[in-house]
Amino acid sequence: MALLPIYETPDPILREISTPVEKVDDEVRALIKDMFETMYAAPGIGLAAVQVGIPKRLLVMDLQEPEDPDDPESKPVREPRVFINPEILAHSDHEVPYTEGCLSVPDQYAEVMRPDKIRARWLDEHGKSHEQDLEGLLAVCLQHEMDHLEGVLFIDHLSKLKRDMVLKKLAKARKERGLRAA
Ligand code: GNR
Ligand code: NI
Repeated sequence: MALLPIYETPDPILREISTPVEKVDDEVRALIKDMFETMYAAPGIGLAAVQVGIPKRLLVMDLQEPEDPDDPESKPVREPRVFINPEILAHSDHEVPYTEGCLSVPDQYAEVMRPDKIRARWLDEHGKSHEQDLEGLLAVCLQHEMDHLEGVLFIDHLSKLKRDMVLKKLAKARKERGLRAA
C-alpha cells in the first residue's frame, strides 16, 4: 500500500508520450493498486500512470457517482475501472461541454468540448480485452485520461486567453499557499 506523488504542471513528465504496457503482470497490478489508493485519497475520479511519474499507457477510474442520482449527497457507489493500452476506435461528431478539472492542474476548472460518444477498446487488469460504446462522464473522463497518455492536459483544449487565465490563477493559489506555510 502506497500513496504515490502526483506531478503537476509544468512538470515536463506530463508532456511525455506514454509507452504501451507490454505485459499485464503482478508488477502492473501492484501499480494499479497504488494508483487507486492515490486517486481515492486525492480525491479524483481518474488517474493516468504518467501523473504519478510512470509514462505507461495505463489509467484507473472510478466515477463514484451518487447512489441516488436525484440526491447528490447520497453515498457514492464505488465502481473501480482499469484501462490498459486503451484505444478510441470511433467517436461521434457531436461535441458537448463539460467542466473539467485535473489533479495535475490542482483546483482549476474550465469547460472543455469533446465528442459525447466514443467506442473504445482496452485491456483490464487480467489482460482481458474489452470493446464498448461509452458516453456521459465515462466518455469525458476516458478522453481526459487518454490525453494524458499523449502528454496533453485539459488546458491545452482552451483558447490561449483562457489557458493563461487558469495558469495565472494556479500560480496565485500556489503563491498564497506558500505564504501561509511560511
Ligand atoms: O478528478 C478528476 N475530475 C475530472 C472532472 C472532469 C473531467 C475529468 C476529470 S479527471 C480528474 C482527475 C485527473 O486529473 N485525471 O487525469
Ligand atoms: Ni487529469
